[in-house]
Amino acid sequence: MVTVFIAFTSCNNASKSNSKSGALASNIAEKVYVAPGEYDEFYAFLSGGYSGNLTVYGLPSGRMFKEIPVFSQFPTSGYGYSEETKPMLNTSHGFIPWGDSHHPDISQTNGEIDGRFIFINENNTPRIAKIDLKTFETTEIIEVPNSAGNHSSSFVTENTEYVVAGTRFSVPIPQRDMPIKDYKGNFKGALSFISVAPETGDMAIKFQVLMPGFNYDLSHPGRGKSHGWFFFTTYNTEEANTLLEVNASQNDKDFIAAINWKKIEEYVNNGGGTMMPTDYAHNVYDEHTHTATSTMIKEVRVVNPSEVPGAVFFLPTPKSPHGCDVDPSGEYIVGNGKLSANLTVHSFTKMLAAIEGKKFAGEAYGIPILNFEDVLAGVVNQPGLGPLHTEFDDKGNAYTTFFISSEVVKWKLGTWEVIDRKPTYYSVGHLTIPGGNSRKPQGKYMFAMNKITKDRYLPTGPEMEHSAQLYDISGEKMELLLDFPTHGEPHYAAAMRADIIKENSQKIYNLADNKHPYAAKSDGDTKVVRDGSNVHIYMTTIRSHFSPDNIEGIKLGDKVYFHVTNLEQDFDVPHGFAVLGQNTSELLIMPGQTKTSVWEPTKVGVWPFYCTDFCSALHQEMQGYIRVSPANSDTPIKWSMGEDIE
Ligand code: RUQ
Ligand code: CUA
Repeated sequence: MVTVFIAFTSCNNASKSNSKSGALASNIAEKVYVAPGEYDEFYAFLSGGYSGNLTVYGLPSGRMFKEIPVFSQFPTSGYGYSEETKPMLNTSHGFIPWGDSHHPDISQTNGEIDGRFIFINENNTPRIAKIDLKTFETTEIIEVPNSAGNHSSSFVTENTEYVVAGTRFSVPIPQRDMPIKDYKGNFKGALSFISVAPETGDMAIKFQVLMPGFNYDLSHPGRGKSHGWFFFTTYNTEEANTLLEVNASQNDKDFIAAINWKKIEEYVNNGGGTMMPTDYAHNVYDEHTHTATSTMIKEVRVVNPSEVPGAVFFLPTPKSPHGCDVDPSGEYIVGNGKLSANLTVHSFTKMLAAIEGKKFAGEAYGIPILNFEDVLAGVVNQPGLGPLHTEFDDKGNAYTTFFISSEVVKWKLGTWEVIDRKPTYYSVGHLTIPGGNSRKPQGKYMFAMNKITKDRYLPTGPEMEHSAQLYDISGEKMELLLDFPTHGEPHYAAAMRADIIKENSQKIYNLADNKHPYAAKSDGDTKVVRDGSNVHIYMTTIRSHFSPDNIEGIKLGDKVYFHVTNLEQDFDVPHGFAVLGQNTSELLIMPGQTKTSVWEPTKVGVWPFYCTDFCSALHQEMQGYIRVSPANSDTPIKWSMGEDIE
């Protein structure tokens, strides 16, 4: 397959629809050209996969604007290195410097994305993060207990009642020492419903549904008529614990699990479920103290499906389905069966009727299995090989990625006919349409995120960035407009029109609101305070000096805290801070913010510190010295700025 596409790319005037020559090419260039100083029409938020972060792009230009650190330490801003942000990466397993982020999803109101928050999951040590789209900063991370490989996450219901996280791996719940071979029937899969407070956005785990020991791969909320339900694809319904490539591909059909969360919520609100002892971290960043705190929570509410009859059902779906996608009307649930020749679409209306009529094909661990034919809305016949994910436009069309045949296929909801197909370069995973996961997709563009880059860019040694490809979907046929590199592995992306986010974007932190306990709000507030072997330096920075900039009286064995407050109140004037020999990263401090860097000097001497961000014409003058004396010396603590220490 791959060789075919290489042939395509090396031939510039290949197929008509993909022609890049002459007038057409300049026409395409115009479609993605955003003139200097002009803004893009859409924001796109791409997961960083194994970078653990989230990147922000503009569409149609494909320009990257920012990398938002989420689950990984990020020296560029000091996230996860500064004292204030280290608690964000705390977990029940201790401090974890890295994560594997997969699926960003933007908050919604009435089924439309509202641009307030974006959520993203961490796969490896299960967590859900919330990023505030006013500041583009990670402000909350909640660990998900009883979970492993937090993959069918983090998708939000249509009023952001919940952000939902499903486990990929089933595990012993509670975790315990037991033989792996006893997996079947003993391991369980937790599906977690994390409530989001309407005003503040505060997250809390409301309940977990303890499902049979399958793998829960992806999920999406019902919307419109199916609001109140959530759908999860499963694979490994065989419950194999070894050589899954063979053993988990035995069953002709796996399931989509349909969860009536409204029903379970009601049960829980009436005191239903059991509090189970566990251990998970809840980390919250306070915008006023500019500091995160980490709280360990000791129990979680769990619900077994059997406790709430009529709340959980299985829809048979061929074969090892990956994506689980719900159309804008909420009627169609697309199961993307990786190993299936056809694409299966279930009908929500039919599902309800079958449940009503109690027509079941059997049960699994007490959960009713519906008849495949009873819930089937239709089948897209042989659209391609290896379907993974489907998104929707605002005109009743669906777009599915095919990993093996390396293409995006456009088809019609209801008639199931294929309308168009376009190659991707190469091996596409997810695709995104702005607003695609909502009642009101915003159409216009679709972009594919490809797993293999090969010859698309100038080579950069064995390791290449992944490539994304932007298509115009405003016409009947898709048109490839642009390739752009992404960072890490962008599993998925969420995108929306720029206006709302742009309007709300915060420019500075108000210095008067700074409640950081070690903030110095003017040069006059600066000081150096010894507390045993801890030394706290209350430092300010403003163009173009630090205060203080001469410090003496530090001794070997001291732990020195530089609490640096940026006094600037102008947009886009950060200052940086770094001191020689520190073993954390530099800090990048935004106007009005305080950040803290810890330094444990290992050598006697006079050591410089400086601003790491070119902030003014006299940036290079933004520097200072700190004197470190032997442990037994009696050099007094002294500090100054603009005069010598006497
Ligand atoms: S996945 S390439 Cu982690 Cu969303 Cu399907
Ligand atoms: Cu402040 Cu450079």
